[in-house]
Amino acid sequence: MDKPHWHVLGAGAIGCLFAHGLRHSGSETTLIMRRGTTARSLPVVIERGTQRCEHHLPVITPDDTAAISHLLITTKAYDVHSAVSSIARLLRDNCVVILLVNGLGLSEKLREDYPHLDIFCGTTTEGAYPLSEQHIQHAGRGETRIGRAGVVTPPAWFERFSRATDTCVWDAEIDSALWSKMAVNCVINPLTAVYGCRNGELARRDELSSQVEALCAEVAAISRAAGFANIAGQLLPTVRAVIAGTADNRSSMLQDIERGRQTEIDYITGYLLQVAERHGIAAPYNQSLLKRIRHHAQ
Ligand code: KPL
Repeated sequence: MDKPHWHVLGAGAIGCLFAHGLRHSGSETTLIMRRGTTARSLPVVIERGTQRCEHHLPVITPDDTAAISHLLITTKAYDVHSAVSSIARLLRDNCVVILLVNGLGLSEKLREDYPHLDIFCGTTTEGAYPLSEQHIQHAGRGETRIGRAGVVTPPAWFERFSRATDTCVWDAEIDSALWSKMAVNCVINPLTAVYGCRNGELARRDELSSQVEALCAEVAAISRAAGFANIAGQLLPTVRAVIAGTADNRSSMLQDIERGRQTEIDYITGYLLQVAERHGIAAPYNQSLLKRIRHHAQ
């Protein structure tokens, strides 16, 4: 199929950004909204600097009868399983699924539960936040990496998909990219959430920057044991560069806590700690942050 029809599950900032980008670059694109949504189409608006671009996208809900052949998942990590199970009967055999979600551990479970799906993973550094429902500020252009471990040649659908954003590359070593993102998030997200600060303060305040170093050392030891020695060796400079590059951001975990929402801590620090346990590595600092964030989020 040279012109796939993409369905996007998860109409948050990143979901809307990609849905809009897919439509803008000529792919048929449909939003999957919650049960009870009555609109049959919704305007998706992207603001970039002084530019504003709007596309009306068709909408379906899990109660519809569409046959989905290409699915992009951009929900929160903790919503993936319930969201996918709500539309499972609409998914064709060999449906291409891209999981563009924070954290790790979700694709393994999806593959187990839905062996008939063709599942790929992705990670993005695009900066976007909602101004209101389906009205998104595209704050910073980033890079998106899509792949599946060991798949060197991108599948035919990728070329068109990649037109959705400025920089979207195929990554045959996507597991490293996902681990690296998770490792960075293990440091920045819980610290900013616990101290209620923007990312940049982690570098500016001495007591926080020494916590960044201590946490990096623990995450690096676990990364090394998990087979990601390169990431481990570069973790502290990588984290410092992300802090500098996103200094004005409020991390997604801080935003979740501020809005009283569930956080993705179980798929970030929680996942790291499962790996640490498998390798018999003590990780007291991460343990204590996991507890504090779970406590905050109650
Ligand atoms: O990914 C992020 C997040 O907030 O989840 C970082 C890189 C920390 C940027 O804020």
